[in-house]
Amino acid sequence: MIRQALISVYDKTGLLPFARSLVKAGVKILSTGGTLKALADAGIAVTSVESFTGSPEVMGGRVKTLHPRVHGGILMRGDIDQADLERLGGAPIDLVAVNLYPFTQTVAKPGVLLAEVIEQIDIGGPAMVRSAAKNHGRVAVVCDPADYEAVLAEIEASSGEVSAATRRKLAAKAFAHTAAYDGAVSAYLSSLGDPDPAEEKAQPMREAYPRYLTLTFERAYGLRYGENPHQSGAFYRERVAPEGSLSLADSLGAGGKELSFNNLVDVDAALEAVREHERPAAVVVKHANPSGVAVADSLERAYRLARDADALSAFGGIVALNRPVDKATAAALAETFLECVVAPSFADDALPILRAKKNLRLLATRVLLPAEQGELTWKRVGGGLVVQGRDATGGDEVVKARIVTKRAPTEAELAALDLAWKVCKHVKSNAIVLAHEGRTVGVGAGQMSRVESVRIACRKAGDEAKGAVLASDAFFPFPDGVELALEHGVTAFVQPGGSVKDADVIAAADKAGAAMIFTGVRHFRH
Ligand code: 93A
Repeated sequence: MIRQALISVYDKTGLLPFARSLVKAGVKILSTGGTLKALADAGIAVTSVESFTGSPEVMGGRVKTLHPRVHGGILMRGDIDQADLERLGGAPIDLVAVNLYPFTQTVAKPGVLLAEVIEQIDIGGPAMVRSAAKNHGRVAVVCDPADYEAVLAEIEASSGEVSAATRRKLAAKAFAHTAAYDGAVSAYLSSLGDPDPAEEKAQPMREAYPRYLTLTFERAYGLRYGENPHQSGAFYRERVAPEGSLSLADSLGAGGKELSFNNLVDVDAALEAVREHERPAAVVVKHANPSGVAVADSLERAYRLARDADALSAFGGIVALNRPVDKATAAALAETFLECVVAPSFADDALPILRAKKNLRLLATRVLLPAEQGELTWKRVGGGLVVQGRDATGGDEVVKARIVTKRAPTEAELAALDLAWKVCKHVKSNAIVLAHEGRTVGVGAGQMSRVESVRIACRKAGDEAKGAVLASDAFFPFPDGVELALEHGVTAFVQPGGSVKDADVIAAADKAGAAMIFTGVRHFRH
């Protein structure tokens, strides 16, 4: 005979008609927080589990129904347990309707945190389901809203009874349900691998990776071609883009012919690089590497400096600017053959100047976001994706860096080191960037040995290496790179540090009276 039911459901499908009919059949209902509220809001008579147990829901809901009055009420067999139940101050529970926290759905959410997943491991729910299923000799357990109707029909037809056969079937279903649930939890925890105590800092990032990564893209537009003319290409937009993120799919094609695969990759690289700077800044990119970067008091000046940092490479380049393009900047841009210009917007008197350049593509982002964004980045590799957080570590790495040489950098050197370091992050490894007075003077990119990148950067800088500063995206494994730069007249260095040969590297700088700072942060870019 069903006199008292405990209903605690995450999935509230069918809850109201079920509960309403139970009440009509004379059944008293006990409920937990959310379920209680849903029932009370619908005007259905319900008692809180809290008042039934005399114990409040605690620990953010972790302990709601884990109480001897609840489990005693469910597990009591009949007369032999009556005295015990009375001692507990409880009353029999004859029907348990529980469905569990949505563990598998939570795990499948992109970017879900481990902490969030852990909270979705239902403990109290399965405990009640298992208590009721064990005691199916007396109790009916319903963990699937699809069974509400049949159970009600029995109760209504037999003035309050659920048959023994139905109770057994429901119990079998209930144990299958909790077993599958625990299986999903176990599979998820196994998929995480060992926690790495040595990498406490990286841990939150690692935890952010769900078991299944569900990303959906939709075709935004076709591309002129892929990386090469014999490859076709298209641009797909992320259907659920991270909040507040900039999408090249929405960028205004303000002029010029169709974009190619490389154009978009380079536009993206240029934008990422220009986002680093607060002052008016310009970045010229070729083949995903900055050939010149500069900051100045005006956008026009910044662009001229960036372009002239490597005028040869700027030819056919992609330019990103962090301010709206005015007429003067447009005139400077029009002096050279460029592939694309990307900027927040273009002034009305700037557009005609740029549109006169037949093949120049213009992209207006409308917004330029700060460098720091919590997005994932990924690359396709054989049979899957490698996924990582952005290389976003804050814009103050040089400010916070540790001085390791006898001489500290001067203020002018520090400003140049800051620029060089922020550019270095956007150069393919091994990356070496020489900078002087608000602009880069030499970039060594994509070499397999660091000293070779130094050689290229110094050669590109020529005489301008004298008095310049140098940034290296990773530590110097040997003093040779530093010595080479010193020979060309470099006066200050920024690098992560951390090589076994750090002492030799620092000694080389000290010997020449140069300054060196360690950021403790590496910026490989592949
Ligand atoms: O956090 S729990 O593991 N601890 C409990 O004591 C407990 N009691 C019921 N989860 C618990 N539940 C679950 O709460 C049920 O399995 C159900 O999924 C959910 C219903 O919560 P509410 O009624 O507040 O919406």
